[in-house]
Amino acid sequence: MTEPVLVPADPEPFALPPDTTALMLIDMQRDFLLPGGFGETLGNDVTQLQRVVPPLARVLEAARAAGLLVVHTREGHLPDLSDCPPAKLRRGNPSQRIGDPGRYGRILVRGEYGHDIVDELAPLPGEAVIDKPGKGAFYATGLEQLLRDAGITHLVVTGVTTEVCVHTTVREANDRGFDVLVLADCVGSYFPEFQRVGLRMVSAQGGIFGWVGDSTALLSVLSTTAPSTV
Ligand code: C5J
Repeated sequence: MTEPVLVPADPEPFALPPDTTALMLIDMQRDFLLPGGFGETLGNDVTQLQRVVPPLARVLEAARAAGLLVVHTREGHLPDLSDCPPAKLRRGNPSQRIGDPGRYGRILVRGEYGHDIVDELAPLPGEAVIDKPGKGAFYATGLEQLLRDAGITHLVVTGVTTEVCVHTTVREANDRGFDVLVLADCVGSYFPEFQRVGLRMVSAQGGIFGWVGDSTALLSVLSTTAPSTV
């Protein structure tokens, strides 16, 4: 058992137990991040999400070196869209709906190039990849069981987008009793004001959903931890 390490964060330092903490990377998918992809065709500025990649790549490398469980998620649907609620399918511009052909294959459909994770953050063989039909990573997935089986009590949450899938997952995790640290520079929103307010909402009221820190703070303490051998 390794002692918890203290990560500077809001509203107070986050006591991170290396043996029972998982790093989560939410939906770092080409459909959301690449120029010409689904996110951009909706009129969004994808550079707002791309800035997350370099610090998150450093965190991913450090988490792997420290022996943390790493969990990637992907938002998307079965090719026949049977797991996509009609209300979600109907929403948005009719020419760019889930399942329609896009620059990187059928939009948000499992198995398509655009549905997969960007090259810089590609999962290693053996790392968990959770395919989720909803915004939250706990809804209709095996995530909770996977975390419980691994003895995980604390989560470091990263990914996109801050106010949608990151927020939903943080709230779900908080309700299930996990302590959650969100890394401000490793989560991204297409909308700067949602990024700011989304982060504020996590740590306000004494940390109503969790803690907010950044990659520099986490990296400075992760480098002092070694993988436990027991
Ligand atoms: C969105 C997500 N924004 N991963 N998905 O539709 O946040």
